[in-house]
Amino acid sequence: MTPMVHLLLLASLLSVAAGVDLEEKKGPFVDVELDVPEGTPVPHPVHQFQVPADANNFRLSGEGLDTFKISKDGWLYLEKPLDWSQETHYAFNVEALADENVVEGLITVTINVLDINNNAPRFEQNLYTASIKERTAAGVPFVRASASDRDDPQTVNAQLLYSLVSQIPNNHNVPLFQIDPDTGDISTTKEGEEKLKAREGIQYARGEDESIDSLKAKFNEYCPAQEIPHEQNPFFTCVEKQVRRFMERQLYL
Ligand SMILES: [Ca+2]
Ligand SMILES: [Ca+2]
Repeated sequence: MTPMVHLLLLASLLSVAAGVDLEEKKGPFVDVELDVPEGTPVPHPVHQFQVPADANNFRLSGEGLDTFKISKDGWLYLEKPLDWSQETHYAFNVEALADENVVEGLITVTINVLDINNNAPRFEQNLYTASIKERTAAGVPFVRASASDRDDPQTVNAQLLYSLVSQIPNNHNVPLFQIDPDTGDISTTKEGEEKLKAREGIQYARGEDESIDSLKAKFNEYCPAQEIPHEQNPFFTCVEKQVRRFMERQLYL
């Protein structure tokens, strides 16, 4: 690194460190174990070693040398952000040098990467399809939604809770289905046990237009305030397919 770049970097490091108590980051030139959160913007000052007498430089050896650097005045700093899901610990050595001669060390630095909650859970599938018999007892799971999170499973950062966001149909806001918040098991509610019908069917009045537009109108009436476009709504497309098949059969009769 050229002297000019080094000066610029130090100025930037100290301005980053200005918000915290610099004294807390200083220590003697001995073995040290440090906790550093992942995702910290770089350059980030981690620790400043006291410069041993006669030393005018430091040398790092071991793991993570593209991530950690040390300046001539003993500042150990992060040059690349840490990623807990890639690496949870680093261990490397530091020697204090006078020109190229070792005057003290080597010492061992152990870095524990602290996980932060920077991963949202993801479902294993985008779409779960299941069949259920009418009159199935409430609370008996018939499908399980499963998600996982890349954060540390030992922390709350990866603790998942499941909930149903919306249900169609949703007559009078009476949910027919429920989900176990811990397991993702989906089952019927007591109302679902009583009200689910295997063949509810679409009822048309005598002389009523039996088209897809009229189906959409009925659907909007049946599932008010649904935000998913008809074309992406599995409940609608499923009924639509049945209606289209029925209409085609009528054409050939
Ligand atoms: Ca998370
Ligand atoms: Ca994380």
